[in-house]
Amino acid sequence: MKDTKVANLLKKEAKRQKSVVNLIASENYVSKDVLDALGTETTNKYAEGYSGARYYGGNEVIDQIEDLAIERALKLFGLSPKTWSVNVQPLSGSPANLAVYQALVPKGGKIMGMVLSHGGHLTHGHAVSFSGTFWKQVPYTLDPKTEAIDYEALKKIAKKEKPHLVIAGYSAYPRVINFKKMREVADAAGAYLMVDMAHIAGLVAGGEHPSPFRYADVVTTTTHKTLRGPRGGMIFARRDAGHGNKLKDGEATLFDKIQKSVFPGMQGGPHMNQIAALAVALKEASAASFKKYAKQVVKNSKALAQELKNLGWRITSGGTDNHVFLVDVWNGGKGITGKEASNRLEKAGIIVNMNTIPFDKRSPFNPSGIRIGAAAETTRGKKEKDMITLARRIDKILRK
Ligand code: DSN
Repeated sequence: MKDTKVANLLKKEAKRQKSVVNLIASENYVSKDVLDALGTETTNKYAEGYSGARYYGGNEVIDQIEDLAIERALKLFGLSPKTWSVNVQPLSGSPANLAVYQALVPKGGKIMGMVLSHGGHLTHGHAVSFSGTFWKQVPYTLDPKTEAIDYEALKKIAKKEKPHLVIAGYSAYPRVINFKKMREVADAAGAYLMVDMAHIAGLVAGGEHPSPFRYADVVTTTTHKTLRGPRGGMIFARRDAGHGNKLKDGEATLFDKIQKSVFPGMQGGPHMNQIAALAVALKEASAASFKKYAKQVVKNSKALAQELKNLGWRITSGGTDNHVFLVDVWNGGKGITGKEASNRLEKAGIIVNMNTIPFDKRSPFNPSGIRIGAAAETTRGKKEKDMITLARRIDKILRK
């Protein structure tokens, strides 16, 4: 690279990534093939529109790349192209969610989502996000005793508030999501069920978390977390009217509405280098080795949480079923704040993020917890015994 300034910064970041223990629950390390695909000439190409219907010439190869990504995405999640399709153009998770709301929720309509401080996402209707300014959030929280979802309580909220769309899928929820029950919640309001599986997509692909597709109308995801692809987003949608309804005469399918919402409704030209890299990652995720990887992610997450628990740390909800968990480092004032914990760990080369815990009494800017995820370190070959050593290191660093 001729630009030595940028080249140096890139080298420094690569070195930093190699030198730390990465416990950010939403990060991962892509393969060399995915990186190679990202840095290709496909970044030069404008391809507004969809395969076979572009607004620019010269898209013969680009069409094949996008078709391949679509084919591989459907295959990976066991979906028939007759009943489901997927849009692989969303630039990331937030635009994917925005495209769904724009397609399916009337202006000012209601979106039922878990509040951010309990593990939801900004785009699930939070007031500071477009999702809470253009639409109205019907918020739900976790159960105060179990710190897990109380599906019956959600059903009552849905019945009363009648949201247009219910969201399942979270950024900091360590338990298995019961999609059948979330379907019942949506049905109690006659609402669409959207699953945002960004965090667990790789676990679903690897068979380590139940699949949402039997129950959902729409499934959004990012592509770079447990799925281990390039940054990006996807929207899977049914090719019918949603929640079990057949199409009326002339009615567009959910998928057709999503297509229009992504382009021309929201985005311009897709980032074709990302889509090419996504196609590579989707093939990788369909390999037997990826199933092994997903299994190991969960094993590692459980081992790390359990050892921290053995050492006296409170893990919210009592543990984890997936790649992520929350440690209540503040513990009602007996410990340190989440920010202090994150800073101390970073100084020791362990990267986490501070995070609110359910019913946190502290501010999100200096909350009671830290979020820990096992996906990235599992990619680097770590096993349960490494997690136990790591838990002991973390314990020493965080003790008051
Ligand atoms: N920022 C992502 C996460 O860390 O979970 C969600 O968008």
